[in-house]
Amino acid sequence: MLPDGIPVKPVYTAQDMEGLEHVTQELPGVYPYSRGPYATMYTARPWTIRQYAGFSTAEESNAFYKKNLAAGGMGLSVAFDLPTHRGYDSDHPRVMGDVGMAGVAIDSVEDMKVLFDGIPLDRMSVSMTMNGAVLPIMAMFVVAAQEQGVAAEALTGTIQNDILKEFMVRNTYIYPPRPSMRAVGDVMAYTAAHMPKFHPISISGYHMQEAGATPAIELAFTIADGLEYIRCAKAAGLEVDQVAPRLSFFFAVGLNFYEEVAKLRAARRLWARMVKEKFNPKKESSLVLRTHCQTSGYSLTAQEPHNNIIRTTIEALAAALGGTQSLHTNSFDEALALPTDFSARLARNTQLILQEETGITRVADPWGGSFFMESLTASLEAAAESLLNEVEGLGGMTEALLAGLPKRKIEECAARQQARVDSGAQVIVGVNKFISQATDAEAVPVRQIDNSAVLTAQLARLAQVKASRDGAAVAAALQAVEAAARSSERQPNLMELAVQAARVRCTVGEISDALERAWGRHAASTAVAPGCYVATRNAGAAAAGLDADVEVAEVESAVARFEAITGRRPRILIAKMGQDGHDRGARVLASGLADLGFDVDISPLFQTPAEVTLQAMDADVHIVGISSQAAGHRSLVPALLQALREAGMQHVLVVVGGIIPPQDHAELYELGVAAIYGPGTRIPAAALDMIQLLVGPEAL
Ligand code: 2CP
Repeated sequence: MLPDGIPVKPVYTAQDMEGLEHVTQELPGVYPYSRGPYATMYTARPWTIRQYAGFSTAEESNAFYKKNLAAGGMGLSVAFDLPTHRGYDSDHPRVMGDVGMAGVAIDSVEDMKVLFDGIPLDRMSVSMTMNGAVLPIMAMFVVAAQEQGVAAEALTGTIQNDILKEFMVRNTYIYPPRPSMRAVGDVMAYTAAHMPKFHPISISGYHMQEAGATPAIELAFTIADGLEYIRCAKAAGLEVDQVAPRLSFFFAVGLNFYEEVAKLRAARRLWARMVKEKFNPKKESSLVLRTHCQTSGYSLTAQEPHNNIIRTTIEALAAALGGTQSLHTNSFDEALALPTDFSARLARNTQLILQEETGITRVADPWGGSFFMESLTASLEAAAESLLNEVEGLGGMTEALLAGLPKRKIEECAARQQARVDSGAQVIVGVNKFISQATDAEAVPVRQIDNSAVLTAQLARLAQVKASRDGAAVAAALQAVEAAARSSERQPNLMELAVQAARVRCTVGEISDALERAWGRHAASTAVAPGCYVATRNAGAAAAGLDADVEVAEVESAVARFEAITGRRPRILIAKMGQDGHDRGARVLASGLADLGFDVDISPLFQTPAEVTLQAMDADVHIVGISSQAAGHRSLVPALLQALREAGMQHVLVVVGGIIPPQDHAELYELGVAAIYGPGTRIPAAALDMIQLLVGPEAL
């Protein structure tokens, strides 16, 4: 049985093709495109090797891109740092720990020009992962290109600009959903008018799977998002045929090999059918789903990290056999830290070897007609369509989001998956089975970013930009952005105004603030999905003929003992600090610990150490658990420990989880962190450990 509840038989025959006879007549490049968007597929041109990268300053990222392109990369893919994503300049007091850490810091056109220095933007397709601050960043890209002598019309590439999934899972939104959709629409209208070769959106299921969604859920919600974006483009004044041919998609490819191949085939078919049915376009190209894929970050393990090379290779093969147009392969050390030059090279070479040495590019859709693959494609399509109809029934994805449906479904999947991994029902080699005593993780050198050096460089350039610009022009441009955002007329187009603002050297933070004054800043709900973790564990135990899950029972009795000793249950505040919105780990831990009997508080996202301290005091917690996925721990955790001490809360146990390079462990322990729970930690093990740290092992 696949996670989506689709049964898999040991053998498939012609009987499994009943009702599917028509698919044997299908050709690649022909409606409904199950077999690929192009007739010749990779025989004419292989997929684009597009490695997502960016860190530190624009200078350092620029040097990295040039090296990568010289060694076989085929397109650029820019990772911005979290302050940029969230619309803050590098000098904003909330973001100091995040500047340049998980991507490149961009404050103004001057940074953007350095980022693309010496890279011919008329010939290089550039993908930019930007959602919340899409208006200033797209505008700065356009102006940087113009100042490089390249007109907007000549630019090729993609901007992620997929805000719906940010509210579901990725969390780099800035404004509330409805005005955010207006920004998306204005970007689409601007590119339709001025950048005909550019993809104005990359409709992304990737982050849904990373957050826990099964392939069918990822598929359903991504297609539902796509339909919503066509409606959004229509609201911005476009016809379906003006926008649909340049929509692009982005899926995750995990280790469930057959299902991932089938998912890409089903995605093309479902999209083509839905667009035809709902929008009746005239252009055939409006029906074609073209996609980027990325291997799964979630599937990478901190234990025996070299195993990740094998995992990534298998996932890359599934993406290629599913017919992706563009691919990023993860580096093996990404469960530990940002990739090094060496690990990034290996990741890219994985794709070069697949393209150049294996012969897989010689045939379009080699799975076509397979009894099993065709049957699986149809089953996945049906499962996704039924969920898609549920979303459409609520009025489309914006309404479904406001009703909380997608987030709830994805979080329930994540809690169930964690329970299966923790119980061993889902095997992860080196994590819950075949565990090695080797200490390879410590032996892997990881990339460290000197945050203070990046910050100094950014602050200097920002000050220089502000000192040399025309203050009156800046004020007028920002005023125009704010007035247009407030107006209900949708005119003038916000992208047009953002381009003018970028040209006179308004910063990312200033343009974002102007929009925020009109639209406000969005705060997400902190409620978590209860019940799924223990229910899944107990269901697994029942299937094995046991009354209850032994490990779960052990934690429940430790919690009871703790309560008998202290008068209350262990209380933990699970907090996210800085601009790191990756909250799968935090939310799964919260729901798992709550199921096991802990009192759990969960902080809003994007907290400062002082805010976490206040919440910890208010809730009078025993433990503060910090989840860090974006390298901010080295500055933010010491600041939290200091803030707790200053508040007289040094007795509170501070534990840290997420992506913490082994090299940083000793320093954190020395500062006073009580425990570090890296990827692969089982929730009951962490729960018992924390209780023992609080009352001593002998008390239990
Ligand atoms: C390609 N072409 C062909 C063929 N193959 N023409 C005829 N026969 C063929 N067999 C043509 C295409 O029509 C196109 O021309 C051109 O060659 C380029 O091919 P493409 O298939 O459009 O590839 P691409 O330019 O690489 O574009 C791929 C995507 C695009 C998927 C459409 O959206 C893309 O590059 N997305 C990347 C997104 C990305 O990097 N995301 C990073 C996420 P025309 O253009 O003239 O038609 S970062 C992830 C992290 C995790 C995050 O989000 O946080």
